[in-house]
Amino acid sequence: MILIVVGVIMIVTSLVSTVTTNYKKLQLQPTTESPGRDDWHHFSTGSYKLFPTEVNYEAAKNGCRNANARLVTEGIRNKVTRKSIMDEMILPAFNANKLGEGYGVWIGLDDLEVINKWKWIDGIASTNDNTAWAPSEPNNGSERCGMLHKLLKWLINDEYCLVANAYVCEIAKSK
Ligand SMILES: [Ca+2]
Ligand SMILES: [Ca+2]
Repeated sequence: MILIVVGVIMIVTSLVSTVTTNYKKLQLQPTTESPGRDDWHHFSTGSYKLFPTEVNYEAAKNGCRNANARLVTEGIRNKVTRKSIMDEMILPAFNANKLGEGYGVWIGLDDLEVINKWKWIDGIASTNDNTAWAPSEPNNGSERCGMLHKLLKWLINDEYCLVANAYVCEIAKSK
C-alpha cells in the first residue's frame, strides 16, 4: 500500500515538473514586442525612424512615445550618427519628395522649461559643442522647439512649436 502511495506521489511530482518545464519554455519564447522594427535604421548610438507625416512638436513627441521611442537626441548630438540620419534617411526622403511642405524635421530639443535655456529631451543641456545651430539661430524668443531646417543646410533652427514638420524617433542604446 505504502509503495503504491509513494508511486502515485512520484508520478504526480513528475507530471507537475513536466508541466512547469513546458510552461517555462513557453514563457521563454521570443516575444513579438517589436513588430515592424525592421524598417528602423540601426546605427552605433541606437535605432532610428523617420516619420514623414508632418505634425507639431508635441504631436511628434507623442508619436515617438507611441513607438516606444523618443524624439531624436543622441543621434543628432553625435556627428557620425547625424550624418547617417541625414544621408540614409532624411535626404533620400526629401529628394523623393516624401517630406511634404514643412520646413524640415523635429528633433528632441526645446527651451519650453526655461526660455532661452535649451535642453535636449533626454535631460542633456544644450551647448555649442552638442548643438549644431544654423548661423544666427536661435533667433526668436517665440520659437521654442528645435528642428533641422531644409533651407539652412539642415542645421538646427528654433521654430514655432505649433508648426507642422516631419520627425525622427530614436531608440537609444544608452537609455
Ligand atoms: Ca527661441
Ligand atoms: Ca529660428
